[in-house]
Amino acid sequence: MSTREQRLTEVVQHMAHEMKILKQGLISMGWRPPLEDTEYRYIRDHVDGNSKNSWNTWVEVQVIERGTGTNVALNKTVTASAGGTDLHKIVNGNLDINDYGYIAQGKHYITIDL
Ligand SMILES: [Ca+2]
Repeated sequence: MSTREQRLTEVVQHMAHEMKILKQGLISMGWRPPLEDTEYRYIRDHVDGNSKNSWNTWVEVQVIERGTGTNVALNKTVTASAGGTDLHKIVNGNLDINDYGYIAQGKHYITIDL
């Protein structure tokens, strides 16, 4: 990745972070995002540890389709920005606490290709 591409990626990530903060502020004031029929290509979850330790782990991520209640993330491909062990367990439908996937520690993310 070139320096320019890296900088653009950083700017986009910063803008996404700022939009998230803005949205959270609006929601705290009572605003609710409209429910629209929208198609999504992927889910990306950014993390930096959790409330217990610095590990980036997921037992399960589910994306539930409105109307049908179908988990559209089930058994889809999961990739990581760094590292990645047992990523398939993040979307395998098993909610057991010992059935998890994890990625490198630090600020990273997973992407679930829907
Ligand atoms: Ca699982």
